[in-house]
Amino acid sequence: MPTYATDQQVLRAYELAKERYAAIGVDVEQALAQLAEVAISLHCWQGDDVGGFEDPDAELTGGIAVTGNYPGKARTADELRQDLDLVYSLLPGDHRLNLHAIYLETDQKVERNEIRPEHFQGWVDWAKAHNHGIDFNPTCFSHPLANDGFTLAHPDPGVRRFWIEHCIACREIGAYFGQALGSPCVTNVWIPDGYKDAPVDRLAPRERLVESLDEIFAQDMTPHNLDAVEAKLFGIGSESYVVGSHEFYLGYAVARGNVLLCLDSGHFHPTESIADKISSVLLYVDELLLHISRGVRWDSDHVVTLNDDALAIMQEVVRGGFLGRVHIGLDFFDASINRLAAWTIGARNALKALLIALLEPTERLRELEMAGDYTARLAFLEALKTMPFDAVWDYHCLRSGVPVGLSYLDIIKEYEASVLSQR
Ligand code: RNT
Ligand code: ZN
Repeated sequence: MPTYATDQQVLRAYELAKERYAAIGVDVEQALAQLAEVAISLHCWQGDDVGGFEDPDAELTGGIAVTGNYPGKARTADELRQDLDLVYSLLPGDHRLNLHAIYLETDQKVERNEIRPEHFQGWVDWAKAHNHGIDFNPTCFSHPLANDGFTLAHPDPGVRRFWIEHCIACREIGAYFGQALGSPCVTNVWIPDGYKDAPVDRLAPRERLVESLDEIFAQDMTPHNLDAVEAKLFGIGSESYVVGSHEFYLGYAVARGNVLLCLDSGHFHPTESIADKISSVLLYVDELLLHISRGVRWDSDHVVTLNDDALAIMQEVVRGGFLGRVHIGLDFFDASINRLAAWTIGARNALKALLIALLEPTERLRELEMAGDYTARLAFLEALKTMPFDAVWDYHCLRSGVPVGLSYLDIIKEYEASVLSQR
């Protein structure tokens, strides 16, 4: 494996960087200790294009789409776990897994409203052995009863009942995960319900959704299972109206008080960032779930890059002191590049953005702001952008025993040649 930098080079660069940060009042060791505590929830669905194991020929519906046909996608739970093992080995820290209900393991077909913890035992055993917490999601799409674009807000009470039962079953499975793994599971409800064209009645579907949610969440399942609800602006085929909009779920979470709000960074208008929402929402709800993603035109799910948006989100989490109240998950799916690389690049970028946020002399900046010195605030924030955070990141990777710099790519390429190419 070609070396990106020798250990000694990494250490030398780190010592210099540490001094530079110390000069502006940042304790690098403390930032790294905080970073090491954060578990990112890695979304299983990047590994197989949101296919799942219910049916090998299942078609992805629900207004989300994966494009690309890069070879080597996982076809079984074992393959997916094998891929995930490699990805986790390329990330500093201990991280979680975010599972969807369609990733169950069964011999015979099990209806979604009949799934039980035992259908996920393979995941639990694996998670235990590897020290991963698990988060969960009902799958309210890619199913005949979701094909007309409605699930929990469906006009037909029978269809609604089916999806209510599915969501309740998922919460029970979530509670099982939480208990078995000794770490609460966040079960996140996202539904695709909406209309392609402008509806006449925007209210009735929302009334039905409130009713369904109240039934789903009727039984308290804390502390092992925490519930979250995820809003969206539009999907493919629901361009004009989405039942579960931001206002809808924000209101729901605030009104009910025991439900987390999930903010997906790809689910808002293109110039709107979820970063600014965090401090507002956390005044009224206890905890947040983040789906870190990257919206590009119609798609809300591109691989996370180290861009201003990701950075601003992490800055808000850190500056607000919210690390203990925010669950960080990733949500993107790209089948046009090596899927393990997509996971790794996105997850490393999320962690790197968090590190950059942690390497900020926030108190000092706050003082400038309070003193009304916006000139110095701007100058300082700009200077921070070119501080040597990469040297700190490399050191963090080295110390955590994971590949430094780009060397993770060599490992992925090797895996592609020896494992993925045989699929
Ligand atoms: C869809 C939502 C949702 C999904 C996953 C697969 O727009 O972001 O979180 O991506 O449930
Ligand atoms: Zn999402």
